[in-house]
Amino acid sequence: MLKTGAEIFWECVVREGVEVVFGYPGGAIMPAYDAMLNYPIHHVLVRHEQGASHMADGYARASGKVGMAMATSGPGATNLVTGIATAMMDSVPIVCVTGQVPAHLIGGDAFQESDITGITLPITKHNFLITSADQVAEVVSEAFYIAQSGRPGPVLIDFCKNAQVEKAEYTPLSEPHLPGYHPPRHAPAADLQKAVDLIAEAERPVILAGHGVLKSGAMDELMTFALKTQTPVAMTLLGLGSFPASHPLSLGMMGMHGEAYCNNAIQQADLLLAFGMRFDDRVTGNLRTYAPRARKIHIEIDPSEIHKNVRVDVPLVGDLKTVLGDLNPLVGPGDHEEWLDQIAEWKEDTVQRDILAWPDDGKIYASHVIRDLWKFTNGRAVVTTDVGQHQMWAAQYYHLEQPYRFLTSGGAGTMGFGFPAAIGAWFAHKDREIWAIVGDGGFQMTMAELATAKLQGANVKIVILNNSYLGMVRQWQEFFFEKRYSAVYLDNPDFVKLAGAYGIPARRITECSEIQDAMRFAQETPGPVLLEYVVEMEEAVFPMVPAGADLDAMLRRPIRRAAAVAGD
Ligand SMILES: Cc1ncc(C[n+]2csc(CCOP(=O)(O)OP(=O)(O)O)c2C)c(N)n1
Repeated sequence: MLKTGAEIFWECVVREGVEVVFGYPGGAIMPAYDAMLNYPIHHVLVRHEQGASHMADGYARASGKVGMAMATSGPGATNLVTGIATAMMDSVPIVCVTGQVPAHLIGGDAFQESDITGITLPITKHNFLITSADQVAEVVSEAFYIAQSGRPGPVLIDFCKNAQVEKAEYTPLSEPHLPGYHPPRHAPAADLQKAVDLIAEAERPVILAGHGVLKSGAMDELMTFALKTQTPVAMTLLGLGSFPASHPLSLGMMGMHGEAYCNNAIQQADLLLAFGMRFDDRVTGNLRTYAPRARKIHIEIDPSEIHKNVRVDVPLVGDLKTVLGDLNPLVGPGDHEEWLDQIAEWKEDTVQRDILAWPDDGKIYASHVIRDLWKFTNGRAVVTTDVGQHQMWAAQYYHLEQPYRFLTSGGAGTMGFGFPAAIGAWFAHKDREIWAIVGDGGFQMTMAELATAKLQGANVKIVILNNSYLGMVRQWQEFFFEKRYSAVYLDNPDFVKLAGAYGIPARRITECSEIQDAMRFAQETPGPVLLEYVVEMEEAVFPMVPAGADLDAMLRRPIRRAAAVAGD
C-alpha cells in the first residue's frame, strides 16, 4: 500500500504500542505533525523541548515502556540534547524524533539545519538519519528494538522533511533484522561455577544492587539470592527500590552520601556481588582504596562495563534476571551471623545520628519535610527529584519498599529533570500519587512546564524545598572552599504567585506545624499543586565522602541532642 513517509512513521509508532508523545512542532517536522492527527496518539505540547525529553524519560522509568519525544530541526533538536544525555547516562529507553531539512539541502547550512546525528552520536545508544520514505518502517522498528533491548538507552531518528512527504510502499515488519546486535542473556556455565565457589568461601559478602536490577526486572531473583545466601544488600542511587528498605538485610544507599554502616560494610567485605551497577565514582570514592579485601563478582549486560573502573574476579556477562535465575539454584544456603551482627552494631551508631533522633527546635529542615512526605504517603508515592541536596535527602529519607517509584537523574545529575519527569510519570500511572521534590534552583530551569501540567490536568504535586541557595554547591563551598560563597545565592521569585499565574493552587509553608497540612491540601486538590517549603538555608547533607576520598573517610552527621540545640 502506498503511503507518505509521515503516515508510515505513525503506522509503525502505533504498532510499537505508543500512546503518548511529548513534543513541540516546527517547520521541518510539520508533515509528521499533520499526519499525526489521523492516528490514536495523545500529543503533549511542552513549553521547551528539554521538557519533552525529560517527560519521555520519566514516562519510560515509571512504566518500563519506551518514552517518545519529538521536535523540529535545529534549535528544537538541540533543546532535546540535555534530556537525551540524561537518558543515556541512566540507560533509559526513549526514542526522540527530530525533523531535518530536506535531504538535498543537508550540509548547506540550510535554515534551521543542525547536524543532530553528529551532536548526539556520543549520547545515544544509536541514531538514524532517514532521507527517503522507503527507509521509515525499518528504522522505526529498529529504533524501538534497540532502545529497549539489552542495556536500554536513547535512540534518535532524524527525519528529513522530503522523506515525510514522499510516498513509499508500506508493509508492516515483524522483528527487526540486526545481524551485529545480540544482547547477551545467559552467562557461560563455567563462569557461573567460579562465582558459586567464591560465594561459598565468603564470610563477609555484600550485594551492590544497581539500576540493572530494575531494568531487568530482577527484584524477585535478588530477594531469593539475598535470603538464601544471607547477604546484605547495598543499593546505588538508581538501585533504590530494587530491595525493600525496611528489610533486615537492606543497607540502604551506598557511596558519597550513603550511610556509614553501608560504606563500612563495603570496605570490610571479603566479597562484593555487583548486580547491574557500574562502579561509578560517586559510589567507589578513591579506587585505590576501594573495598581492598574484597573479591568481586560482576553481573552486567554491557561487556564494556566489565573492568572499566574496578577489576573484578568473576565477570558474568548477561541479563541480570536470567543470570541470577541460573545462579540461585546453584548457590548453597549461607550463614553470616557474625557479619550481620557487626553491621547491626555500625547501624546503631547511625540511628543515633538520624534526623528522627533530632530534638524539635521549631525549624523546618528539608530532610524533615521529606521524612514527613514519606510518612504522609506511606512510602508508596512515585517520587521524582531534581539534583542537589534535596535529591540526596530524598534518597536517604524517602524509604522505598517498591521498585520504579524513585525517578532521579543519577549519572548526568541534570537539574531541571524532576518536574517534567513527574509529568511523564503521571502519563504512565495516572492512578498513583506523583510527587516532584525539587530545589528552588533546579525548578527554575524547567518551570515553564507549569503550563503543560495545568493544561494536561497532570495530578503532580510539586514540593519546592526553598533554601534560597544552590544548596549542594553552597555545601561544597562551605566544606572545601572555606565558606567563600560564589554565585550560589538565589534571589527567588514568589513561587506562589508564579503558580497562581498558571492557575495552579499553591501554598508557602514557613511553620513546622503546617508541613503535613499542606501535603493534605495538595493531595485533596485535583491536578497540579505547588508547595513551597521555606527551609533552613545552611543545612548540609551527611554523611559525605569528599570527592575522590576513601569510601570510609566519611564526614559524619553530627549527633544533635536537646542541650546542643540552643547553640546550633
Ligand atoms: C543543569 C545543571 N547545572 C548545574 C549543575 C550543578 N549543580 C549541582 S547541584 C546544584 C545546586 C542545586 O540547587 P537547588 O536546585 O536549589 O537544590 P538544593 O541543592 O538546594 O537542594 C548545582 C548548581 C547541575 N547539576 N545541573
